[in-house]
Amino acid sequence: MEGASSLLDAEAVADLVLLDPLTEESLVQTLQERFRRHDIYTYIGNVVISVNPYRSLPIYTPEKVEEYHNCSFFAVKPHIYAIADDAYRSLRDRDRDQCILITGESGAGKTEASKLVMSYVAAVSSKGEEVNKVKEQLLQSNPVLEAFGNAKTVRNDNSSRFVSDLGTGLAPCWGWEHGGDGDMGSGAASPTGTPFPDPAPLPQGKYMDVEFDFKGEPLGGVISNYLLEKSRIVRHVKGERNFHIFYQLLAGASPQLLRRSTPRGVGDLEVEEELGRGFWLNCHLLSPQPEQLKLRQDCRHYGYLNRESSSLPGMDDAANFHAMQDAMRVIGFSPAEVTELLQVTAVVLKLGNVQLSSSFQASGMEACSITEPQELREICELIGLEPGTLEQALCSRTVKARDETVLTTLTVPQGYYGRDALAKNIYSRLFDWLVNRINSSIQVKSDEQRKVMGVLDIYGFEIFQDNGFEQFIINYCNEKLQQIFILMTLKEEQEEYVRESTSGILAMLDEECLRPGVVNEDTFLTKLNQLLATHKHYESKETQNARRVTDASLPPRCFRIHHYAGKVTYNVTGFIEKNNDLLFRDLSQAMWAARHALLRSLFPEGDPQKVSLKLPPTAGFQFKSSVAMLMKNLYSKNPNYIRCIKPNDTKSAMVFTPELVLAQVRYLGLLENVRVRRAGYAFRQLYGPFLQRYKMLNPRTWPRWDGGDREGAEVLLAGLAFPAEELAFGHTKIFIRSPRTLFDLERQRQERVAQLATLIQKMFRGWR
Ligand code: AOV
Ligand code: MG
Repeated sequence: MEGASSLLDAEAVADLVLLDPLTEESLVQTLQERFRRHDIYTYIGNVVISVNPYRSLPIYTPEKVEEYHNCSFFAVKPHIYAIADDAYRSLRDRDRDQCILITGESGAGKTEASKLVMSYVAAVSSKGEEVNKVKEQLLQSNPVLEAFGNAKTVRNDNSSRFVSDLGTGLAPCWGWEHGGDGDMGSGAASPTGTPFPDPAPLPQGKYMDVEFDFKGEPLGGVISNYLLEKSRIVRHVKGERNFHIFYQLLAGASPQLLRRSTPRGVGDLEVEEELGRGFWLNCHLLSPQPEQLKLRQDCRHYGYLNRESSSLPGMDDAANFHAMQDAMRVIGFSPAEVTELLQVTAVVLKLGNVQLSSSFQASGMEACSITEPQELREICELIGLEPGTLEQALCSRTVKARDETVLTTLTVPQGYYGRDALAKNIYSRLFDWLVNRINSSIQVKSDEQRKVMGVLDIYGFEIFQDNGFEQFIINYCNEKLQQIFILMTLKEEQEEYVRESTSGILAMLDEECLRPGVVNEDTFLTKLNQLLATHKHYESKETQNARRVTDASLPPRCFRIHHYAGKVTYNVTGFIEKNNDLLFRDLSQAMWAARHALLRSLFPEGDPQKVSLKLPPTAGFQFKSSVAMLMKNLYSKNPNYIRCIKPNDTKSAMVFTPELVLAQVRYLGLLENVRVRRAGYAFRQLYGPFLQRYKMLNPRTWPRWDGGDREGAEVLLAGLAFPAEELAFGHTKIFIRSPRTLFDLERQRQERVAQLATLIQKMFRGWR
């Protein structure tokens, strides 16, 4: 253990590339020792590892910003500001679009890291009035998205619960009824009492492009569309909460806004102030008297909210509600828009209180009906709809049989399934609307040339005891990200690393979901087993038998994938249901019939004129397209990595549990990362920009080089006498091994630029 102890005696290395000996143990020990000294950041080359301190450290002050601003990356202590600065400077000076990829498990600090990057860039870019407005709007998108998209989970009190749906353009039409054949999937009442399984809670992630002009001043940005963790709207496990906004609204809105008990006239001014004038206009159009959100202040009244513990220590829902409203104002929401948004939010909450029970029809058949009509009536007043229309859509459905349409009644479990599907669809589409609305404020209006910095905050690789559709999707995405990581960090000529099996499985799942006839997970699994029988990263009972694998046999209904980060066994139960994500057409038609402008705009497919027989995209398909877009987007940019680590499971300040960290070090592939770094080159750049930047260092390439970029770079470097092992010439890029050589190049360039400037001055004087 000599190596390890000398490691602790000596200064714990700031860059793990220098770690000796390099083992998992020494790596974790170094992180622990640094963490103990409050050095939560550590490098692997230019990859930053960040260990969540769970307490505020004095390292994000304006003085710190100044310290890192224009510093040399390797000359100062590791910090997230250093990577932000490096990325920002290469964007501004080297004209290279950047992306910051932030990964790690829930609670590891990804969202905080993304905010630190954004605020750093905002702080160091220029401070003109116009620019400041843009920055303010970009930064204020956070509290709004967090109110509607974050929730308390067991692992994180402020967990981001959305996944990027990166501009596939599919968002408005998902959740359509399949074909209209009257079958709603394989689900039956689940033991928990909720009638049907929920659609997939997809992994969370957020991607935002910030766009800059040629001087490096922010012009605006684009936030990707999100798919929300919809299941949370109707159900969450004990100890968690629904989305923050519901609690914020009940805690922060005035009694008048929630439920106006006084007749119109008293206190109007106040309410009008709070809601904005549009509210009245809007309401009067809807129905005679819906002058409030018709909500009660008490969370316990609402079936969709956590009835035991609504408030969280350290989180002031009321204050956050006001901050969220301020943020909306800064972004440019009109008071009327805010009102409409809150009305639709209230409708979701109230839907959860619509109770159904069974009654017997004349035919003797059991059918569902609404037991307590008050809530239904209020919902309809809020959205401007005949209560009868909503009641019918909730309790029955139209089935097309040849040329006839027949109204069939639903059972109570089917009724609840429909009610919950409606609540989930309203809320998730509202969230999409919110993102689009923010984008319309922050998007760049001019069409000048832009440089882009993308910030990705996304979930890391997951292996649980039981792995289902959600884990499959998460790991699929991570597999793709790893692929990018390998492609971009290793030599370009690296062996193809692609493990295409995961894409293939999603495609097969879609085929199964769309196939007429009896579809279930067993037929899906059989098909996988046939088609992937010889795939080297796929295992099933059959392949195990065929390959005479003797060790771990698979449990029933499972298959196994060999991911880059390890083998994961997936259970196919729920794959079909979660991939399908259905909403009865009767419900979307009812929503479209409402007079509430925002609500009805969320259900364009409810227009009876536009009934389409086209099948809706499945959850898996949407996700796959999103990931493909994301990869394309990232691949065009220069990557910067922030790997977040959660040091303990109790959200405790400054506690470091080595076993927990070790598991993450493995999933994140950090050891491999260090090895690659050591073997690889510190710096790589396309020949063209490289030649442009340094051509003045050699009279043969300056002021002009007429040949190809690669030859130019070779000629240029031949004149500078660097050791041969410092340089490698790839197909399209130059590789430089050590930062020292790069600094040397930069220094020479600066000297040359200064010389040239003096020369030019002299020339000018000569002319005068
Ligand atoms: P996540 O984004 O990675 O989880 P967050 O960024 O929300 O995690 O961090 C969780 C909590 O850890 C925050 O609310 C802070 O209290 C604390 N924290 C994180 N980073 C820091 C830091 N640099 N300094 C001090 N405290 C920090 V999730 O969205 O759950 O995957 O779904
Ligand atoms: Mg987060």
